[in-house]
Amino acid sequence: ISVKSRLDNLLQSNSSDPKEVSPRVAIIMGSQSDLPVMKDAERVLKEFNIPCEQTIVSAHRTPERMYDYAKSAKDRGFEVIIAGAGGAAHLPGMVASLTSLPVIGVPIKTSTLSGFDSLLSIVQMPKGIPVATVAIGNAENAGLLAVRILAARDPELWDRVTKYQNDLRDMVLETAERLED
Ligand code: RP5
Repeated sequence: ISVKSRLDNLLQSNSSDPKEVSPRVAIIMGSQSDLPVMKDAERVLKEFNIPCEQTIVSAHRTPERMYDYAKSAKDRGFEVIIAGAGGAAHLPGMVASLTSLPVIGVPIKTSTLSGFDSLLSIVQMPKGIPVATVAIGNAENAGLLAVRILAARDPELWDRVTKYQNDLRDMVLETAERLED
């Protein structure tokens, strides 16, 4: 299976059609090799019916594209950017330096340093340019954090996030009760 068809397969379920609804969250990543991890962010956003756009923007291989993407993100209607990258993971920080939108960084696990390199590259931002960094490979939490940011001013979404959290609590309590029986 070629790289192109693998990418096509991964992108097949790609988020909302921007022609139909304007995406509120951008999910970007440094490489197509990040897609299997970053799909989790897209899945969460879909579960909460939040339109998103998913694409590849490399800080190192396509720096001009990264600049244009970050600079136009606000005007395009995005409210949050989720950025995943591995190794010398400069994408989230550079994007955060080019826009004032909130940026959530996802450190991608690497084969050589297990993702510690990605984590440190993303989390160690200088004062003034924040990136909200999730755990290595935890794109699901990046999606949830984006949902929470949007929910602060969206009562209907707020109710759904609260229900999600209550369901998690109930699951734990039910399991605990079963263990105690
Ligand atoms: C980073 O380099 C990407 O985010 C990816 O995690 C890593 C490796 O990229 P590939 O060599 O697999 O394209 O820029």
